[in-house]
Order: sequence, then C-alpha cells, then structure tokens
Amino acid sequence: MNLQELSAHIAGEFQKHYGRAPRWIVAAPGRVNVIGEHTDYNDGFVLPMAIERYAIMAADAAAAPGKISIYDAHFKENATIDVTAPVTKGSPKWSNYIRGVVAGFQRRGVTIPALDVAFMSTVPLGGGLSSSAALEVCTATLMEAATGKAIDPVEKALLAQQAEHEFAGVPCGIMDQFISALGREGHLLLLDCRTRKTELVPMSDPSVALLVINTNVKHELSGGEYAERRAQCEEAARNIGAKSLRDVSPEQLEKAKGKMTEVVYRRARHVIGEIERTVHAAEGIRASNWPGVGNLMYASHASLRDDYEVSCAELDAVVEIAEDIGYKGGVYGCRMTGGGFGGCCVALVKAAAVDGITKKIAADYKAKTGIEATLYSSRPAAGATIIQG
Ligand code: GAF
Repeated sequence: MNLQELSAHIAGEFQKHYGRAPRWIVAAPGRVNVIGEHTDYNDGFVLPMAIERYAIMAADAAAAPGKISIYDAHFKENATIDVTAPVTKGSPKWSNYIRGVVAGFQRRGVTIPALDVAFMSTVPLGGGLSSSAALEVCTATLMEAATGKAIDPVEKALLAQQAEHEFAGVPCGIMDQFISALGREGHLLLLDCRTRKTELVPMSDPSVALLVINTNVKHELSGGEYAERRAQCEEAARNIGAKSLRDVSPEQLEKAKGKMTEVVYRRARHVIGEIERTVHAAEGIRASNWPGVGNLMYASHASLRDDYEVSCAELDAVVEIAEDIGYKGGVYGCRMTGGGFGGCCVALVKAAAVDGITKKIAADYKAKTGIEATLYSSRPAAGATIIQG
C-alpha cells in the first residue's frame, strides 16, 4: 500500500471502530541505514534513508475526557492511556512507545487532549527497519496535529529517542528517530550525530536501487547486547582518554591497544572504521561511484560480523549470496542494516537487475536457511507528515 492507500485504509478502520470519520491523519516512516552502523551513540556519522513503509494514525477529539483510546487496527487490540496524570509505563507492551511520547509532551508542559486513535504500521515489527521509531515519531506528529503546536523536528526526534530509552528500555542513539522525523524524498541523510547537523545526499540515479532483504529472523534490541556494545565503546574511549570514539584515529587506537581487552579493542576498531566508511560512502554516492560504495558496504558488514559481533548466520547468508551474484549479476554491495542479531540486509543493486536479483536471493536464502525472506526496494521517502488536519 502506498501512503495514499494506507491513509484511506486507516481512515476506514477509524470509521468502522469509532463510527465517525477521523479529523487527523498522520504518518511517520521506517528507515533503512545505508551505512554507519553503531556509530550514532559514538558521536559519529550515519547515512540512513526513510522508506515507503509507515506507522500511520487516524484520530479525532474524544467525547470522554482525560484519556487517549488507541485501536491497533492490525492486531485488533485496544489500549487506553489516562492523560489526567503524568503518563507511566503500562500495557499492552506496544502502547509504551506511545505512552513514552505522550509523557515527553507532558514534561514539556503540553496539556494532552482526549483522543480516539486508530493505528497500524507497514514497517515490519522487529525487522531492524525502525518500527518503534516510526511509531514514536508518528505519535509525536499526532500530538503536534491535535494541539496545533508544531515542535522543532530535532527536538521531536530527541523527545522520541527519550521515549525509547525510558519506556522501551533501549539506550538507542539518535539515528532512527531523526530520519523518521527529517527524511526527505529522493535523499539520504548524512547525519553528524555529534553536532546533529544534516546534509541531504541525493539518491536519484535511476540506474541503481536499494533492495531491502528481511531475513525474517526477529531482532530484539532490549536483550542487553545493544547496551553492552554501547558500554564497551564508552570503555574504549575512556581508556584512550577521549570524549568519544569519534575523536579517536586508527593510529591512536593502535597505540592504546594494550590499555583495553581484545574485545573492547575490536568494538572500537569497528566504530572508528565505520565512521570513516560512512563519510566516504556519502562522497561515493554524490559521485555516483557505485562500485566504491558497494565495497564500503561489504567492508561494513565484515566489520559488524567480526569485530562488533552483531550479525547472525542468516544475515551473513544473505551477504554471501549477494557477493556470489556479484558485480556481473548486478550487485554492487550488501550489508546488514540496523542494530543486528537478525532483521534486514540492504543491497545496492543495478535497477535493471532488481527482479532477477530478488528471485535469486529469495531462492538461495530459502535453500541455505529454510526460511522465506521478504524482499522489496524502496525509494527514499519523506519524513513524518500530517496528511490530514
Ligand atoms: C538501532 C538503534 F536504535 C540506533 O540508534 C542505532 O544505534 C542502530 O541500532 C545501529 O546503528 O537501530
């Protein structure tokens, strides 16, 4: 479903559930990160794009005061949030992403209106495409629409990130919420996570496409591995005497190697190399140097697999299949994307070869793992929008 169809669909769901038409419709996209993995919480660079997959909400002011009623139109579940007091964690689990954002608005002194809401998402859950950030940013956009007060998009991303930290328990960086709030059609976003300055990188060459390959192995970032990686990076920076790994050169790391465990050293080596690769990839994309960008993607994957140890057998299988198809078959590069431990890969491919590559990866992945992958290509989409209201 494209955004227009999705918007009509959620309006219909709202109508069926609440017996009237919605006043507001808002949406926020998921993302795929082209390169720059596990660099955001190290003050580094990331290069994501918003995808044509969305969390979407239809809403209207509620007759009953003091609460937000939410109807999950896909799983046919309901949640109620009492907004007469500071919002806290609650159930069902998915409502915490919404609760966290509402709490963030309350903390900023916003009086939350009573609302009836219907929502759904076409961002696969736990697929490493930022389904949670999409839901958070979508909620923040609904708050803006319903209160009539827009907030600065950077502030909005930070509010959504805080919701993820406090209500979902994931100490994530800023990338996912940022791209969902600030994505631009036809562009990747080169984000400096230290200064929060962004540069739009046009991605409109019709001869190439980005293919997302979902391994359909679920990833769960709250499992502790993510927080552990983050702590290891901080330990490495501390041992070197730097504020963050952003400030450390490969030479400095080598010199300080004896001051840290071998594991912490490898974590730092990934981050330092990945920050450099991300800057080079942005240059490569601007120059349409697709083979160069592809090689950086392969190098990123190897580093995430061997040094950062956040890949898994299924993600590695996809990258191996892509490498086998190779340049001659139309694949420039491929890597895991997102937090890791499952989820998706992203491949840079020749547009003319997309169909053949899709079939080949799906068949070989099934043969290797016994699992059906889901593949789709997406153009870079726009960030969060108020569609109606
Ligand atoms: C997850 C996090 F939410 C991001 O902040 C980022 O760290 C990513 O993993 C890894 O690059 O998506």
